[in-house]
Amino acid sequence: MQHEQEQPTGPPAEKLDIVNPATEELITTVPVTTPEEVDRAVGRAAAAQTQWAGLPPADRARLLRRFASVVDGHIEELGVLEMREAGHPLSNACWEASNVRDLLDYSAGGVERLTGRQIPVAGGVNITFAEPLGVVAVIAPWNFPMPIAAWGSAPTLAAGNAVLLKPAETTPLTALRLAELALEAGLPEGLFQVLPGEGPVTGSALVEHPRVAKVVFTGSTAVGKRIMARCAASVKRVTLELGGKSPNIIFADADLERAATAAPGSFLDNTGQDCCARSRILVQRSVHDRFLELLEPAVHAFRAGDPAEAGTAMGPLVSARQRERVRGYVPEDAPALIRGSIPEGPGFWYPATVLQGTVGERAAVEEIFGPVAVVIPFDDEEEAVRLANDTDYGLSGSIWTRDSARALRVSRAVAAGNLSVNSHSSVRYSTPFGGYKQSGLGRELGPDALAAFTETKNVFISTEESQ
Ligand code: TXE
Repeated sequence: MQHEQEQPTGPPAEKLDIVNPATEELITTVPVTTPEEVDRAVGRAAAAQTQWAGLPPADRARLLRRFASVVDGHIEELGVLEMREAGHPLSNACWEASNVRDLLDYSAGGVERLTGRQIPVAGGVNITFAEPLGVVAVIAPWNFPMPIAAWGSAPTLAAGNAVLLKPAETTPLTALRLAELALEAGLPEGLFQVLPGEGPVTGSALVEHPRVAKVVFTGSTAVGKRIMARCAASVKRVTLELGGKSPNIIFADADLERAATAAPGSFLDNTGQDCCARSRILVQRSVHDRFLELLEPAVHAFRAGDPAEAGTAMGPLVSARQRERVRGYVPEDAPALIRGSIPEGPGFWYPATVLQGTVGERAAVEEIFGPVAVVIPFDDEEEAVRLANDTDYGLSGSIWTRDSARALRVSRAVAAGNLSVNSHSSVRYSTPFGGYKQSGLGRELGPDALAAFTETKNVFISTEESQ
């Protein structure tokens, strides 16, 4: 398991330089939020939350739907912003903006369905209430800045809480714009605040703040563990969405052409900076060579280039730092089974790379978070499951087979939160998402998302006659 550095290497920054990773040009600078400002933001959020939780549920739902509709009017603008700060191809970035809209809509639908229960007991009536937690901190990463910010924020707001969102250092611009759009939609001032800054300073101040009731963290497993330990000190609630090293299991009876055509998207999409990336391709030995023959043209067809151009499938890595991290695992001249091409000139580019994997070696075990996959052969179903589970992670995985009984057997045997059969699709706003083992704690999205941002209160009312 990799160990990320948590402490800043120098003195705390006063501003963040936001750089376009496709051109290396400075887009803008953003002031950081100091711990004192975090404290004031928490005070404002608490006041706004009281007002918000006191609104009739139908009004809260209506305001969230209006927020969704304002986002809908800015899909292209948000997409361009995401493309510029994160390097995502424009069509992907616009999809990300529409995911925010859809999740706001979906969460609004949950406001009036967040009901308690009446439980039969002797001597009276017993009811439960789903009460908001108060102020929730959402600490977001840079890989999908907009959707992941929304996954933490939309159900949280819907459940009656206030949100303090700390975006990643490299990608705060879409979050800042979403906060403006929330005000435009009529959400109370202070209810949804965005606090840019460094993790160990601004993020830490949120984690440590006594009036922050819950932390929703998406990022590295190493930082997630430390946040969980700090939250434990005051039994602060926590949801963690951490790393992955997910398998793509290809059985000999699969539609090999379909599996090979789909495979590049599963580890190259978002330049591999995806916690669900299927970066371990496990192939049944009898079709290993044929699969690689089919995979090679599919990888080359996944074109890296200008994110603004239609037809570009892969942008650059998010930052020079991320490219150094990927190079630390696999130098660009390391022997590879397949290697794609990248544009010349500036930009944090890294080519699509497929390696012959060896069980136990670093590139086959650790999350690289770049466009790199390893291919490992297996002999039978039992070995496939053993290899799939031979990791501390358990976020997602794919199973390719025409045998539906095997598909279900293997889905049940693989210890991961999100599995797909003859598909790589893992994420929908309406279905639960999260990890087994060190990939995380709790679930986001889906029908139960709001409940994760409430406390259950049980009230017993005696119906005994008074003497
Ligand atoms: O993550 P960090 P980094 C994995 C991926 C990647 C590696 C490192 O393998 O290569 O992590 O990325 C904030 N208190 N994932 O270094 O540091 C930070 O400011 C509070 C997987 O960027 O975990 C940012 O907002 N907050 C992942 C967020 O945590 C702190 C997505 C993530 O940063 C903090 C991203 C602290 N002490 C990286 N330190 C996924 N699960 O999708 C940092 N942060």
